[in-house]
Amino acid sequence: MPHDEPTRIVELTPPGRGAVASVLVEGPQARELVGQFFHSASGRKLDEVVFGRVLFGRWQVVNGDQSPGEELIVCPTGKQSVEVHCHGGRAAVRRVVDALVAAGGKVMAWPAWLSEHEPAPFSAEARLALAEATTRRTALILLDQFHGALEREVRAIDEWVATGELRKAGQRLGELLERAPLGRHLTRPWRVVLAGRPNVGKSSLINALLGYERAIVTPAPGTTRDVVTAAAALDGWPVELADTAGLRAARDEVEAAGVERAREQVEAADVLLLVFDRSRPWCADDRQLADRYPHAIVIHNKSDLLAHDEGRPEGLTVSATNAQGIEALIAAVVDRLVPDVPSQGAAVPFTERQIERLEKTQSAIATLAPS
Ligand SMILES: Nc1nc2c(ncn2[C@@H]2O[C@H](COP(=O)(O)OP(=O)(O)O)[C@@H](O)[C@H]2O)c(=O)[nH]1
Ligand SMILES: [Mg+2]
Repeated sequence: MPHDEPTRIVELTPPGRGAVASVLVEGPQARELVGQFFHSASGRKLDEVVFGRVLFGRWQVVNGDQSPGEELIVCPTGKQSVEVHCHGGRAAVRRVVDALVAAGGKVMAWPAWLSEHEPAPFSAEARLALAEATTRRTALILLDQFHGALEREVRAIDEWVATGELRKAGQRLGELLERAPLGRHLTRPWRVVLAGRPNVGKSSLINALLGYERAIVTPAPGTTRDVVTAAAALDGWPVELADTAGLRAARDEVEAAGVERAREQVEAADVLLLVFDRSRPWCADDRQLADRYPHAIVIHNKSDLLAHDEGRPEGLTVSATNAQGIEALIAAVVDRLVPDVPSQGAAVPFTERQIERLEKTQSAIATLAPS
């Protein structure tokens, strides 16, 4: 036996509802072991990639297996360590771990592994946050932080502060903090609220956005009495779509409570979608609503019907019924939520504590080196 040190298999993400699960394979034979099952899409071998770079590919348990195998990501993180990032479901993790164990790997519990390794605090926080990520896109950004992106950036900023290069430090800190709104949503969805008068098609639009029937659609004019929410991913970003009761004068107390809740939702929205019915003439009530929420994305729905466009302000023209304009709507919402998508490997602060700490440093720098 050339190596008798066992290869250790550590599940880094605690079993949860994460989109991605990470399995660490560690030991002198780590690459060899993973290479028995992993086939990269590009045909590149694990030995050919630089540490920290990811390889996309498939996991095939039996040689010559006819099935295409599980899609996953593998990342060599050191000479003796490889990370396998697979779908977060238990079955996918089991298939990876079982194969590695059958080939001679030894499972080690992550708390035991952690106490041996004591990773950098941001890394540890990223590992916890990963369990909360619900989309692959957000999980990949957290993986970058797990691999030290934030740690390195904060250390560089601290060094500039220490050497008196405050302006440089302040600028980099500013850039980092611009990503804080995104960071906050890596573990928690953005709130996208639909508001508008009854019967304009809010519930139908939510269905169109979800791609399947979910919100309750009622043909008679009336209000959804409660705020109905649905979890969705728009272009890979997690959002919670909230369908509000129609914003209008309520007819009874129950409805009044619904309208009040709708107002609260509207105030708390990350993005507000104001929905209007393009098949009906633009009226004073519509005007009032549009004036009241000037930052909202204006949507003129029911483009499949005869249009009443007189006096109608600019906005996105859509049809919840035939899905016309829905792609453009999703693009507009995503553009509001994540105006600047960070490049791969970029540092992103992702907890309130981190953001607070960075903001404190920023105000200290602003005091010391006013621009
Ligand atoms: N032709 C047409 N009808 C629509 C469209 N969107 C919604 N509707 C209809 O308008 C009515 C009210 O829709 P609903 O989604 O319940 O409106 P809400 O009260 O704003 O939630 C229903 O009969 C829908 O089928 C659309 O784009 N085109
Ligand atoms: Mg409705």
